[in-house]
Amino acid sequence: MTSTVHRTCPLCEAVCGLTLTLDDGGHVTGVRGDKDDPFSKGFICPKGASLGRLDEDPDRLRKPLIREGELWREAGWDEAFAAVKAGLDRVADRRSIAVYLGNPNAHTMAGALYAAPLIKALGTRNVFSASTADQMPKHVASGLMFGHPLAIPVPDLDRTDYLLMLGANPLESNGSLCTAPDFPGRLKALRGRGGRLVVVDPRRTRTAALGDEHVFIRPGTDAYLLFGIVHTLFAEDLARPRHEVNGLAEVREAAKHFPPEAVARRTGVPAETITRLARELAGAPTAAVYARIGTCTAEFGTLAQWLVDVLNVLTGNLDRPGGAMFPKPATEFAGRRRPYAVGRWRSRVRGLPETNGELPVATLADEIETPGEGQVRFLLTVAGNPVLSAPHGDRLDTAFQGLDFMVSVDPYLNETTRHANVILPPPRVLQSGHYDFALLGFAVRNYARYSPPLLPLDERPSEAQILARLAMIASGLEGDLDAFVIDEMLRKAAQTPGSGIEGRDVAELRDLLEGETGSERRLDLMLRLGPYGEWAGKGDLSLRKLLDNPHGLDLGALEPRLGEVLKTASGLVELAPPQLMEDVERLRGRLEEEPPEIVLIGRRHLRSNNSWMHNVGPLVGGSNTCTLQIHPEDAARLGLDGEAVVRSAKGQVTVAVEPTDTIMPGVVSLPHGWGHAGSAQNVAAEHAGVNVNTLTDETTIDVPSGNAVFNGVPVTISPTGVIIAH
Ligand SMILES: Nc1nc2c(c(=O)[nH]1)N[C@H]1C(S)=C(S)[C@@H](COP(=O)(O)OP(=O)(O)OC[C@H]3O[C@@H](n4cnc5c(=O)[nH]c(N)nc54)[C@H](O)[C@@H]3O)O[C@H]1N2
Ligand SMILES: Nc1nc2c(c(=O)[nH]1)N[C@H]1C(S)=C(S)[C@@H](COP(=O)(O)OP(=O)(O)OC[C@H]3O[C@@H](n4cnc5c(=O)[nH]c(N)nc54)[C@H](O)[C@@H]3O)O[C@H]1N2
Ligand code: SF4
Ligand SMILES: [Mo]
Repeated sequence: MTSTVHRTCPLCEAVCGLTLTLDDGGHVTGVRGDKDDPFSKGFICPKGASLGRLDEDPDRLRKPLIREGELWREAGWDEAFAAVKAGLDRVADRRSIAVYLGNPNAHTMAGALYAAPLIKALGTRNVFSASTADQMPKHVASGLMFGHPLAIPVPDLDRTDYLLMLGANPLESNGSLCTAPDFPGRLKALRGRGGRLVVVDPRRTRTAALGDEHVFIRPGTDAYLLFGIVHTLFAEDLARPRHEVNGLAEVREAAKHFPPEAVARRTGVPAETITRLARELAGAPTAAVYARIGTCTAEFGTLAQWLVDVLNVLTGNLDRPGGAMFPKPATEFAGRRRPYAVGRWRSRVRGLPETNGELPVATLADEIETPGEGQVRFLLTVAGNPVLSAPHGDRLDTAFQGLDFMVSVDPYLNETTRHANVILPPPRVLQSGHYDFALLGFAVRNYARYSPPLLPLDERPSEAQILARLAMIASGLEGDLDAFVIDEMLRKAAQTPGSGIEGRDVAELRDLLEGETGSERRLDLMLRLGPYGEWAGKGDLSLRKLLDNPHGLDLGALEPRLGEVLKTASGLVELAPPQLMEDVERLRGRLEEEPPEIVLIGRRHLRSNNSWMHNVGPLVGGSNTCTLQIHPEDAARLGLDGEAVVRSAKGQVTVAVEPTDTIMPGVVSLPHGWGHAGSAQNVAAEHAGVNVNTLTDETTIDVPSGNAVFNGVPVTISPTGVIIAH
């Protein structure tokens, strides 16, 4: 007997609906795209198709592990939690605790619902996450321009006439900060309806090949290119904002310093191309500018992200169909908020400003290694592998060895968790409920889908229960965390004018909530209080309704809603926030800079996902390998054949060379997430590769956001065996 079940793929930001077949033993015997999902319509990629293999990977941990010296032993859950409590009890000063939250927290209900109360319970400001190795520049730019770090406009992919895409490669990544299942199909449709796609990337990627035009750019220089376009819009009187904005004159003044000719030298993009792109953007019936990881993890990441939306504003495309629009997610809660600010506190050692309640992961090693009051001695990682993913990860590898105590919530014993004293593994994916709290806020159509757990939990706690129990241990409180959170949310909403439940009785409302678990009841509450909700919104959405619609619900095309989204003190879009104008001076100061001879950038492969899917046989091998892409002319000039040694200010790796004319001369590329030599994951160890973050530099950051810089890292390259004297 087999059964057919449906659930959302939790592996990337595309949120595809999957149809799984399971046998009696709960083993996955087949995975297809869910044709009845109104958003993904049957799309699936090789990772989604391997979900069963990943879920039943024999190297996944099934029981907690406790480390004794070099040896690991399996432990029961009570014993493991007792060990964590003993470790925490030895912490004299809560300031010496740090937390690192990795990327899958954006894909689990546990991460969305329990990370915040856990951090609160730990009582520390040493909060680090993959966000400062990823998208923090976008949050800071949005916070300063629109007043909320999550007010992130997405390109209206299905309706736009013109898409300028920088530093993104959705044919491999399937999209990011732009949730769009079948991104490739949507781009083809854009071209099919006569639209134009222009891709700016130091590599001619598969996305670039699909586009109408590919523009090579020197890594790290997107802010210059975008300013050159802004300059042209003003110089040719093409700027036509459709909204009243603050700071238009300041942006016009600032842009004077970035004429296309000056910018061309710095970016490698010809001046004629820059002026033409400006005219095309201004002239298109509708257009959107979209820029992702290649532009975020760069030295001027926040300025680039800001300029993306400056362009969307100046071309009249912000908040209109076909332009850059704000999604309306079903769990958005229209509560009050404090005005957005960065730098409410600073990191102890380098004095780097807090952003969104976090400190830059680029300074985690400093906080662990530097003695003094508040030195980090206790670390909790949840779903993260910073040894492979953070800048200069090798330094963290060493720093973690010096901690007093470390706890990791993770299904694998890997490069990071091997330093833990206790590893707490979440259950199988199919034992977990799934709702995309974070990603549906960036969706190109409004949509909601809930997938209940497909298999019962047996004796293991859910990840939600793991995090909740850690929070209770850390707070010393007893009771039901979910009940506490629900009551608090209800109380706040009942006190908020216009919340839909203003003045109503908390206990009575609490009894109306449905759900098998605390997580489900919290989801139910958020849906009911959300914009389509049966309590506060204009609809009848609730958990029940999502359970009755297992393929998901289409909530319509994006609609203009700038007024609702804006949370600035002025009530207007702030086009020239002072913090960013200050950073423009830094940008100006570097305009004439000569580029290093060779710089390193990253890349992603469709069959990979950061550091943790290299243990699934069908996904590794073929072209998904860790090679150094280099232009054939550079390879010949440097006498490279076979393997090469790549050196940076921070370290060196020896890696196989892959000459290809798809990459610009003067640029080389290595994917991240590799470096599994000696791993306890058997397949990954056979396809080890090298850790690109041996080479990246934690001392260079994007100043306004503290974000790590992975693109544009200066390196030197030599044939294997040749030693360069420094
Ligand atoms: N050089 C370079 N470095 C980069 C990047 C780059 O482009 N270049 N990209 C950066 C980006 S965008 C990101 S997001 C970061 C990612 O950085 P991290 O989040 O630190 O790294 P991941 O490889 O995603 O690690 C995910 C971890 O979560 C575990 N995991 C998987 N599923 C679950 C789950 O359901 N629950 C729990 N508890 N654990 C789970 C995995 O075993 C793994 O240990 O890397 C960054 N690093
Ligand atoms: N298959 C797969 N999918 C993934 C992931 C994965 O590891 N594998 N990771 C997920 C995560 S965590 C994220 S954040 C997203 C990221 O999603 P994307 O942003 O689409 O990421 P990439 O595919 O790395 O594309 C970044 C592109 O930027 C280019 N680039 C590098 N430097 C520069 C530069 O200075 N300027 C410009 N203009 N371009 C530059 C690179 O050549 C690359 O083609 O993908 C997610 N999806
Ligand atoms: S594109 Fe992303 S969400 Fe869709 S099947 Fe692949 S990994 Fe899963
Ligand atoms: Mo990411």
